[in-house]
Amino acid sequence: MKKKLVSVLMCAAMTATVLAGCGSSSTTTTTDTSSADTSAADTSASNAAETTAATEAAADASADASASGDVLTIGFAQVGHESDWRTASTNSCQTVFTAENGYDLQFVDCDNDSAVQIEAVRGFIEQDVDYIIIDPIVSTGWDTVLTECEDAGIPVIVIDRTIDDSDKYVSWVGSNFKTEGLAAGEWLKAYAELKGIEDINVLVIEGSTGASATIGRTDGFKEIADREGWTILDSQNGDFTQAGGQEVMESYCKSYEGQFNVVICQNDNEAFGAMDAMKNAGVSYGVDGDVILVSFDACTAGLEYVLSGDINADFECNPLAAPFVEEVIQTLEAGGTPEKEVYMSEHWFVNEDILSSITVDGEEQELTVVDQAVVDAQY
Ligand code: GYE
Repeated sequence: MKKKLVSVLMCAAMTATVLAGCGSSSTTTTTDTSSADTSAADTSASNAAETTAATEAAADASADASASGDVLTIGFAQVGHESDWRTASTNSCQTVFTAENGYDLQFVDCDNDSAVQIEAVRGFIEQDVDYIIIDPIVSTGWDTVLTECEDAGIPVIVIDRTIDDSDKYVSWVGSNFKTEGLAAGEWLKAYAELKGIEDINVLVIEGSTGASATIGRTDGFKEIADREGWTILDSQNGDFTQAGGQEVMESYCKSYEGQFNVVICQNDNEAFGAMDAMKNAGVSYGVDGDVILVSFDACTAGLEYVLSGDINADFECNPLAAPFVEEVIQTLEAGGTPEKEVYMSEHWFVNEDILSSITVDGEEQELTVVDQAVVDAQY
């Protein structure tokens, strides 16, 4: 690996970013599937097709690197192991950044501890890795360590959650969390109208505090709740875990007994915990129950509960970012300037075939009714 070249490329990429400005459409790519297909099987396949295309393109490039014996060392500071989504994200990186693809992956599970994550990045600088991938546990507190990466000439690629107080990274690959929250709100509005439900009293189980995924999903849903005049009875941190979801829901069942008819869990694992808590408290949920249950992530286990009708709707967050990260790396290796922002595609999954689409931020988006084929095609 020619460190100087990468350093120069990184500066070029950063200069381009500064010129274009953060969020400028000229530096933004979408792995688009928002023109979603109508059939469930097709919709799921479209994710796979995109991922396959990205994987193949990057695999060609990395095969060259591998053939020339030029192994790239990649340090990956992962959030932790809190959820099914996280496992899928880790698997995605471990499948792409393999020795046979020409990579030496240094993986650190930061166990949801920001201090550990910053130290992991410093460890990668000390090791003089070629690239650093960060999935930031929280969205702030990054500028100092990213400056250290820059000074060391190591390009940083951010995946999944965003860094909101520093621009010193080459690319970010992830999802639009606010759109996910807005989609949950728009779906609930349309669904409640169809079902003739007038009073909406919501309990929210948030993800980890300070994570951009939490902030975006909370803000997006709240925007629709405020617009529609719904009551959000409470909104507490369930830390994106099953245990956290269960604990928060147990306390909600006591404090708000008989007062709520919607529970929004900001990921599937929290929803699994919330279901246990409601079951134990004698509260019925899902398509045949008294409480509408909404989730985010839509990993396989989440979709199984959509299929069984326990979860009414599940808003996908695609964890398979690694092929797109590899494209960023190979673009840099080839002397190009990668996109500053790459958006993963999202699909919205429901149990009942009563609504075909919702309009989110002015854009009409299909709803996918979950059947066994959809579950089987999911990660
Ligand atoms: O929704 C949750 C995970 O950052 C989008 O983190 C990710 C979130 C995901 O723990 O399951």
